[in-house]
Amino acid sequence: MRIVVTGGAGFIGSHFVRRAASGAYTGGELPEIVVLDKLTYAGNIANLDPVGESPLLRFVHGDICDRPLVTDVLKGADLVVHFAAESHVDRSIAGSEEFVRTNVLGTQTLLNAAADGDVAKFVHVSTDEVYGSIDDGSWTESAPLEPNSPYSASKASSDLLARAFHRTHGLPVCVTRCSNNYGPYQHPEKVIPLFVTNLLDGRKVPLYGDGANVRDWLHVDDHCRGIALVAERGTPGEVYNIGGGTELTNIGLTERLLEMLGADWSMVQRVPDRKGHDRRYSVDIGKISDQLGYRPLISFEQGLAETVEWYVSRRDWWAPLKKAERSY
Ligand code: NAD
Ligand code: TDX
Repeated sequence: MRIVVTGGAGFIGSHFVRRAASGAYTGGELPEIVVLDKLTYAGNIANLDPVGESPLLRFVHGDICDRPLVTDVLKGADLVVHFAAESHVDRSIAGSEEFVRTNVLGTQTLLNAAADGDVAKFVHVSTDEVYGSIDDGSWTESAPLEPNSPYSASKASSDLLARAFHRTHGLPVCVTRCSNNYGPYQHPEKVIPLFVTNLLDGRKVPLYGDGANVRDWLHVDDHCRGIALVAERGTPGEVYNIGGGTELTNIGLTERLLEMLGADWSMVQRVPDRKGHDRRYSVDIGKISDQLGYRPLISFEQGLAETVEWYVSRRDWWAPLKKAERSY
């Protein structure tokens, strides 16, 4: 079996590759894996070190917008799992061009090559942010797409392209829409690693606005297991929400992190709110649970404690990333 993983040197993609390389998603059989990654500021080849010696892993340094390269890499693949994206909302507010180029044009390039290259299954990894913001209740997969940031608008555009390639060309593509991930190897621009590493450095943490925004937290291992289920048994053309079931305000999250790192509220700096800041995300995971038997397995308490421990022990991994970008 040959699996192509785009964005496999990023946070979630590299977790998927490390697990897939051990046969976790193929019943113990070891698949051939090709990682296609541009190694932007968010990509880190060291994320693949734990499986770097595997003879079945090949790394291709390249851009998903490069049509000839993508055509060559995807041809005849049994599975494409598409993680590559510009993924940080704040960066999309500062400038949206790269988001449209990679997330929209890059996805279109991949879908085209997959349709032409007889790819057996394609999983497009998307986000709950495409639905917008919801005050009460949860979104099912049929909720309208009402994205509010340039990031989520670019992801929604790519979801619609995936749908169109299924309807028009019969491409066997599924879309997954997932809530906020956390875990090891997450770039320190995102809130959990940012707050943990700031506190480890004795620096304050910047809490946006009133801190009452709600996010649903999902461990990256549970997310990747959900993606693998969709890859194996998801119906082509369908969308599957993946959620963690742990909704927390940013104040609630900050309180937990302060306590775990032995700090208090004097280490919190209130800063102006993010522009267009979505108030709450919440996905209904009834479909993937009922149809594919999915449920998250890692409790937030256990997952967060292990994640904090990982950052405590892996300063060698995150310190250079923070140094490269002084604002973190
Ligand atoms: P990330 O920013 O950590 O990694 C993105 C990876 O894509 C990097 O390795 C980067 O080098 C690569 N990349 C970027 N542009 C590229 C291009 N043009 N060509 C090839 N490679 C390129 O992102 P992540 O947090 O791991 O997210 C992975 C996917 O999951 C994204 O599609 C994101 O929208 C989605 N998602 C993320 C979350 C989350 O909480 N992090 C939640 C839901 C969905
Ligand atoms: O410094 C900060 N202070 C702060 O209060 C940062 C970076 C964030 N926040 C808040 C904003 C959000 O309400 O924390 C919450 C989480 O922020 P991020 O970590 O930036 O994540 P979010 O914007 O929710 O998006 C994430 O989840 C969905 C990922 O980055 C996306 O790629 C994914 O699609």
